[in-house]
Amino acid sequence: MKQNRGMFIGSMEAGKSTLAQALLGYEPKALKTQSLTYKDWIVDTPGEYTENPMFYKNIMATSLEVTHVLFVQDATKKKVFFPPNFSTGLNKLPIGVVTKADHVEADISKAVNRLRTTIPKGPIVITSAVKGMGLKAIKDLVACNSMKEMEDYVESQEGDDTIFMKSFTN
Ligand SMILES: Nc1nc2c(ncn2[C@@H]2O[C@H](COP(=O)(O)OP(=O)(O)OP(=O)(O)O)[C@@H](O)[C@H]2O)c(=O)[nH]1
Ligand SMILES: [Mg+2]
Repeated sequence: MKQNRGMFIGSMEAGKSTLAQALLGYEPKALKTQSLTYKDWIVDTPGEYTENPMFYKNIMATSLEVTHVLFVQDATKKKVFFPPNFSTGLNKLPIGVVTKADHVEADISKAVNRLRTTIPKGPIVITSAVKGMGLKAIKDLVACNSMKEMEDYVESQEGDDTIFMKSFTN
């Protein structure tokens, strides 16, 4: 996936940077992201970019530099921060990511439903940076070059850590 790159967006403290570090094989250190951060194939954004609509234009502009946008939803948080169908407005391959699956307060099915409102079509990966869960699926999906490839990938997987949604059904 040499030229493929992913931008991580999601609310403050959602676990974007911790996941990015786990994907790149670094020891995670929790530090608030202050600005756009480029590391290897990952573009990490501050949670403010997602929480404050004033920054949507920055998300739009930065998405032009990547092949995939990863929509990060904290499994322990009730709120959806993305506008409905946000992924459709960004013309890049979307990947939904649920973080903190290991957490005692995680509600994974709720988090998946929240991502459904953001991503009408695309894969969702359940992750835990703490346990290393879902990391391979994210890397494999970022290596895909089309929605169809991502769909075929998810269908080839066993287990329920990766889910593919064809359409907005609920
Ligand atoms: N239990 C658990 N906690 C996690 C996990 N990933 C991140 N956290 C915790 O969540 C908090 C926020 O993590 P960050 O990775 O800094 O979140 P962020 O989305 O980058 O936040 P901003 O940079 O503010 O936008 C930290 O205290 C992490 O330790 C996880 O997989 N499991
Ligand atoms: Mg961060």
